[in-house]
Amino acid sequence: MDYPKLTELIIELEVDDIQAAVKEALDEGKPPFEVLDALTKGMDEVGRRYEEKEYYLTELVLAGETMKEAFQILQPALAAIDSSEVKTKIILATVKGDNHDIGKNILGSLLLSSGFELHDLGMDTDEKAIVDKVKETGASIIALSSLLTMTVEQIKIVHEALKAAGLRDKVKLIVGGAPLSMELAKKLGADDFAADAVDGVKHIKELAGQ
Ligand code: B12
Repeated sequence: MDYPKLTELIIELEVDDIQAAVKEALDEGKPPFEVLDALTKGMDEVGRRYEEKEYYLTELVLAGETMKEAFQILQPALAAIDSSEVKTKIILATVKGDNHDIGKNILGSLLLSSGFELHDLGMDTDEKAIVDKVKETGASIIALSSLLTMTVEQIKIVHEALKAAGLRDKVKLIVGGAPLSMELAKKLGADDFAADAVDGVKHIKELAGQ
């Protein structure tokens, strides 16, 4: 099902109206995942316009703000969907040099609602912070986001740092973000890739043996 109004509000960067529209959609009983899908479609169009030079950095920033506003309302609805007893520890981060965190945060919310113990290191996270966190928490899964072509190499750096610390065999590394594919992910030393957050949770459950 499409919700063109939500998609349109993201594209038109209607930061002041988006929360009311998301609330209205949820109040009308629209499924949270479909609301998420409509918002994501809007972001895709914003990206396209940026590429075509119809939008500039100011619009990108505003689109990010609008999505964050929407997510404040959507997140509790997503979190209410599912919850389980299993508490696999997972470290989540956007790689060093990359300040995109909307997709990462969506994945994080879905992981929380699926019962994972989440350790979110935020954006622009270097390999040392990740290795230190694995040592501290004993996490068995690392999920990394990279939205920029120039930062995907960071995945390899994390893979090598884990190897050097003797931890690579103890953790599964899954990555996501538009410039990646399964093939590239494997080349960079990751174990797995997923194209979106919903699929990401499915893959992560498999990696966790659930
Ligand atoms: C919003 C945005 C910004 C915002 C980010 C705000 C924020 N807090 O995140 C701001 C304005 C800061 C920004 C800055 C820049 N951006 Co920008 N940005 C975008 C935009 C429009 C949307 C990204 C987004 O949030 N999408 C919505 C979310 C829901 O989708 P997502 O992030 O892809 O995540 C989904 C999947 O990828 C997946 N996923 C993501 N991570 C992970 C991790 C795992 C483990 C798994 C399993 C799945 C997964 O699941 C998510 C949900 O389904 C994209 C265009 C686009 N359509 O992607 C450009 C885009 C990513 N940006 C781009 C660029 C170039 C930049 C800048 C370099 C611009 C500049 N000249 O300064 C800077 C870089 C700053 C930096 N150092 O990071 C390019 C990247 C090109 C490339 N391939 O390298 C894009 C593609 C735009 C374009 N078409 O040119 N940007």
